[in-house]
Amino acid sequence: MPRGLHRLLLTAAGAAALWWIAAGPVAVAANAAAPTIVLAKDFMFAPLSLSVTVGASVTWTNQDDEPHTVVSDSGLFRSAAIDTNESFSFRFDKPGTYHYACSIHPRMVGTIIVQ
Ligand SMILES: [Cu+2]
Repeated sequence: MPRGLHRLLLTAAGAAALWWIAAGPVAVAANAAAPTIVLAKDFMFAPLSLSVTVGASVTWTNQDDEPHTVVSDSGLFRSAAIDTNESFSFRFDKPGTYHYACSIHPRMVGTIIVQ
């Protein structure tokens, strides 16, 4: 192989690798742009209703001194008891409206809308 061609191929491979490295984190950042945190606070979920895009992970964080759970009405997701300052996350891969409640305090209800 001529030396010049060899060097050109190496440069092309290097450029492709740099593009791959640069493109990866950008795609991840676009998916993670929307806020996807729900607080359990004062025996309520806040916000009561949260809209996210398909593929987003929602994290529930308990800011009360009592444990709470996050249990989907349809059975799609179910946390264990979430203690103070602990969290539970679930990734939503299908569009839909998902109602949930705390199994310990059934009046604590919330909704995740996945679009
Ligand atoms: Cu609760």
